Amino acid sequence: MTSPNFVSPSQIRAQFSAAMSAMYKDEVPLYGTLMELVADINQNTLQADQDLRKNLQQAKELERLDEERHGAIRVGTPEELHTIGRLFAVMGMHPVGYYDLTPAGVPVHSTAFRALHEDELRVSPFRVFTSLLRLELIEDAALREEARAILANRQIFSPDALQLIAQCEQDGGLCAEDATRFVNEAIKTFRWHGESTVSSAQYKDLHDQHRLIADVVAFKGPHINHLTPRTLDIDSVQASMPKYGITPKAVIEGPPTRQHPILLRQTSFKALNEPVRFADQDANEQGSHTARFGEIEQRGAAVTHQGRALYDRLLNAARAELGEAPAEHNAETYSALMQKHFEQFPDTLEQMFNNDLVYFNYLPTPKGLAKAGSYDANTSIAQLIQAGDVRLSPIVYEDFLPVSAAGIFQSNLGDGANSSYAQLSNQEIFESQLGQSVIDEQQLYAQTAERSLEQCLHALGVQR
Ligand code: OOG
Ligand code: NI
Repeated sequence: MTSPNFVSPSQIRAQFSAAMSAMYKDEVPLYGTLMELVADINQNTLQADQDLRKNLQQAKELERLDEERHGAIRVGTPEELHTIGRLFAVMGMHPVGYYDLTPAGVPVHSTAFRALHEDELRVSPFRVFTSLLRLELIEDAALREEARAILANRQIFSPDALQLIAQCEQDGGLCAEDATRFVNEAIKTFRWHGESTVSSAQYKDLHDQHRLIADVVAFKGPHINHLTPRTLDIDSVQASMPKYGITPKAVIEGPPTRQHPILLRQTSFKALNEPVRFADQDANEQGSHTARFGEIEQRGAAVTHQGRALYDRLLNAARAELGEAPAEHNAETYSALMQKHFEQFPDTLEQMFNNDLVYFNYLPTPKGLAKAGSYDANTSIAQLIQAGDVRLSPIVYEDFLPVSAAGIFQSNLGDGANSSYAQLSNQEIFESQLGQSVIDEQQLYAQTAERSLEQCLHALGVQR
């Protein structure tokens, strides 16, 4: 039985997201600048585009915008991943999707912890891209075992966090006071530690293997690697970053600029060089580590299987025609090629609906509501849209893109990280390490669209 005194997991998630943002702003002041930049541009965009404002208002998305962000963490062992899953479950966040980054030369596989239902997402869409290091991909056997031993020795959760997770699992929830305690304990796992657990020589060995391996193995815990606010206009953000003293990566990841954005577009700035004291260093000595960076994203429509297949095909075609990885020197060519290839992805809501490319919310218009109850049975949604009685509003994409994620990883790992690992992907291994299956995001979007359709037809009095 759930106690009436429990706060909802969504409220805990909102509280946690705010606490993470405050902590990260403290740790990385540039993140504060990024938030200002995004807030300014969002405000300008909404002022200039009243239709967009109205749409977001009607879709109840305006409120969540300022609170919207995703984080990224990298854990070192299956046990850590498993407990992270339990920790996020307290906040109503569950693993959605499987991302294999090894083909892109990044020795991790990942999932996104997030809320599942549109009502919960409205309270807090906070999500965390969570990667598990694949130690088995370290070629040097001695180093691999050393890394394994170092990771086996760390405890990334506070005793109180572990106790509160267990309590929540047992009782079915947390009261307000325990929820606040939980948030305060849980964020400790993700904070930055200026002291490394390894010597400078060990760090160098790990780093030489892969910078990401050093980032995971040499520290006390999975420090939050970036926290990404959501903008309504990423092209403006990209153009304005230099004015704020920030140098963006050369190309925006994801689809090109469109009238109706789809999926996810992201840009980032280079990782910070941060002071670190290694285990062999005394108070006067210092080394450094670069891993944490800033990222901004624009979210568009969730696409169907067909939409995703078309996206992947056009992205691959543009990349194939470019003939090399997108970078500084070919950024303009890449952008032109993307625009050219994506002309094949319809860019009106009607075309995307007719071709079943995007998931939609269905909103009855005032004109439709005035006719409520007078429709013939079996009036189709297509007819209602055609008549102007129902308006289409794309469902927001809540997930990530592996090619973009790889691009983000690589732009921050420096050169030499582009070789790919021969190892096959293994979702099953990941799921057994996580202790649960990952949820298929397509199913979630289809369910949200179906609920919206049902509510819409109900409001119009149309029998199905
Ligand atoms: C995660 C990179 C992926 C995104 O937004 O695609 C990611 C990482 O750097 O750990 O955050
Ligand atoms: Ni990210």
